[in-house]
Amino acid sequence: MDRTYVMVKPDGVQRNLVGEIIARFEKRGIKIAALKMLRISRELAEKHYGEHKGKPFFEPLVDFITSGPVVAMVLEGKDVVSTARDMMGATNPLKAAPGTIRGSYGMDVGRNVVHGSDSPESAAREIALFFAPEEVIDYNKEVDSWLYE
Ligand code: ABT
Ligand code: MG
Repeated sequence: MDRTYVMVKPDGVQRNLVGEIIARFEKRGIKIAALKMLRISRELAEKHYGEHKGKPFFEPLVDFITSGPVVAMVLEGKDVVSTARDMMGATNPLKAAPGTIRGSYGMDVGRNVVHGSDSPESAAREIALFFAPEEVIDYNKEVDSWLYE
């Protein structure tokens, strides 16, 4: 099984979308391997968004992601990196397909409700950035035999 890093951003927390977003992944059959709320420091934000350093939207992005608590999680499932991204929809919520998370709840790129790792390499990097190894839990769910053939 694969793992990805997903985060409800400060706008999602403020707009009371935490339960709704987690429920979508849970109901899909994606397993929660780690979960916590935290306030991201500037240092962590700059590491997390390191690939965007120097771009015009970098400073506002760091301001935004540190502006309130986020809900961080590690999700587990078959091809979960791309599956979670597909469930979130395009970065610009106005371009996100209806029914996706961003297509259901977002209006602007800089307030797009949720984050998901964009590759297995990013997932490994981001999971290590946000969670200590012992916070990510390996466990079995009996329902898995009804989800996977
Ligand atoms: P994230 O899940 O936040 O990483 O978004 P996604 O991977 O879909 O898109 P990328 B390109 O990684 O965007 C990172 C954040 O930067 C914001 N952004 C991006 C802008 O504000 N303007 C831009 O032109 C671009 C390309 C959107 C993303 N997050 N927020 N909040
Ligand atoms: Mg990204």
